[in-house]
Amino acid sequence: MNKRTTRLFRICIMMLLLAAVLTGCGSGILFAPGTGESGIGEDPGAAEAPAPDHHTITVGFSQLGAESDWRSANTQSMLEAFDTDGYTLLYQNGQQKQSNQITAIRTFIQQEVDYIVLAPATETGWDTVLEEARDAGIPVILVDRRVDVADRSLYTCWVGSDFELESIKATAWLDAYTAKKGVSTDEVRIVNIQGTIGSTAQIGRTRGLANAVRANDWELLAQMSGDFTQTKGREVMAAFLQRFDDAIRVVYCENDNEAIGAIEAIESAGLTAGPDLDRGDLLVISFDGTSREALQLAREGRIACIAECNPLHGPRVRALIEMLERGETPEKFNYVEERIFSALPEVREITVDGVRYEVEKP
Ligand code: GZL
Repeated sequence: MNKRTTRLFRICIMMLLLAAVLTGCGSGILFAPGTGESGIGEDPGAAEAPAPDHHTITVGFSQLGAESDWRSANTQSMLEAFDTDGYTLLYQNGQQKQSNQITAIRTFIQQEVDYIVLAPATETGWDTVLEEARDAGIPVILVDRRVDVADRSLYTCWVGSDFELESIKATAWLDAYTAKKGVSTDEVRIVNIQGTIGSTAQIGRTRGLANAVRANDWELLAQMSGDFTQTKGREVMAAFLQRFDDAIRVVYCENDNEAIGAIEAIESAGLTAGPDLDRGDLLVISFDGTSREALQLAREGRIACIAECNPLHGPRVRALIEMLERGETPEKFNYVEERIFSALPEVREITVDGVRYEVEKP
């Protein structure tokens, strides 16, 4: 065969092979993307390919608001975790109002989502709407804060922090630090800028402080809610300075944004947030460790200690849903591991209930 005939023969073979594949006479079944149907006629003799499960899992996420750096990081973590094939995330920002969150949950029920994820603003008032979700056969996963309901079967599981343990770590650090600095217990006079009243984080952090005040014979001068925001933290601190003049030695803020606001008020009053109580500094304690500004203040010693509160729950929630999709039963309560930060050299570790925690540099 001359060259031209050979080339023509090769082209014919190629056309025959291509026709075989495209008409399904070969083994391949091509699925048109996204339809779940074979895009091309199937070969009746070919082994039945398992129908691909193109069911997308729809998750309705009711976030409580956007009050803090922690909340923003928590939301971002959820959005990223579900920005992947097989999931659709419906996100609703409750803007700090439980009524908005209840409306969001009812909307998710009407939309017949597969799962509801709830980050509740405060603990009470959820029984009715969670019963509606149960009656609709939609599992509810709680993230971050908890709910106080008569029937715990109204939610499948929860993932978040042990807020009272965070407080026990922070007050253990304060106890060790004041001992190292030779500060007598009657000098440890504290004001407490609380978080959103009735939220699990506030309840745990306030309770932990109250127990430590009692156990160490410290003095709690006053407590007031800063609602986990910088603005309220500044306002509450200014009011405390007006009321207690130079009696305050320790400022216990229940999150970083309050601590940043409190330090603004302290410095506006010509005082210093710092490590030297005997020089008249005010020692600021905080929680979260999410805000870059707060971590910088901690590196400078203007925040003395931060008990970490980890916001990155997105992958954890997705893992719980994947367990449920496999028919497995997750733990009811899933706690995250958390650290403690301070740049002050005096205390490099604390021990709580026999567990040693290294004090890490911020
Ligand atoms: C804690 C979370 C708290 C953070 C605050 O898990 O609920 O709410 O500590 C946030 O920063 O506003």
